[in-house]
Amino acid sequence: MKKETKQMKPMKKETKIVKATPVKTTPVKTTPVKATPVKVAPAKAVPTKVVAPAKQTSTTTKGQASVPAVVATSTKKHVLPALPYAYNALEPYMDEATVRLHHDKHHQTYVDNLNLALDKHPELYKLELGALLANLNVVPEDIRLQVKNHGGGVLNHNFFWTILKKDTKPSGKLLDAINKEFGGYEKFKEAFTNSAKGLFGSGWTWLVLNKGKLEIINLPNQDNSLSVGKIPILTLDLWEHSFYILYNNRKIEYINNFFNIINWDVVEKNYEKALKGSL
Ligand code: MN3
Repeated sequence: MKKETKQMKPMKKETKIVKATPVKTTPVKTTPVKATPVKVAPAKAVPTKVVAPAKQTSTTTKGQASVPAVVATSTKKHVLPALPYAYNALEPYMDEATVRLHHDKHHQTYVDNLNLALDKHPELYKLELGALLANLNVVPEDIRLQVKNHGGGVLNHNFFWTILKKDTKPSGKLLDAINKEFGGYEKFKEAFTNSAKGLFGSGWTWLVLNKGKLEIINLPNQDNSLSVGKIPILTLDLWEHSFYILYNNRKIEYINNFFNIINWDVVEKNYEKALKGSL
């Protein structure tokens, strides 16, 4: 994901401009966070266990399904990745106003709140977000829910923006797997649509790799599939903020139009990486 972010030079200007505006909307309920960044000096409150999960694979699930836990070397705070295309690149299926608000405000808010939580245990900046979410049990309890909600919000949106693009088609190994496991692309589309339509409230519908097989699942809130031991391949944001400006209450139309803006080239790569067990 990071690599792609770097390629989008044209967006930098716009991102900076909007960053300056105060972020007000916080779609996730959490305990109030202090305005001032907390700089916990010594990491005394942290159980030594936290460092231990820096292993290659997690064992959050029974059996062989394992999610790679990537360890980062950096201790930098999380930042909002620039959008990999222009704000209006997905029109008419996803409008500029929605993308602007969704990326610059909602996504940014998750980043800010995640950093506020991690400031209490700064050693956790060393871990990739995916590793944290795949091993929530080792996140100190006082920030676990915040990491799950805001960290999930960050990773989900980081991922979401990369899998959107107009005019691509499924191909290669992924299409073979879709044909084999769902009985064809149309059947896959129908299954994904039905799953998305069936999600009550806020959450995401996911295409994941589970023990080597494709699976469609719904998860509530900002839960990431890594937290249930499944590797994300493709996902659709079903929070109202992702469609309400353009579609109002016509969520089904939003879901149907999603299939016009899936970046199958990236999704195919996600699938191949997932098969190899890496993120
Ligand atoms: Mn969203």
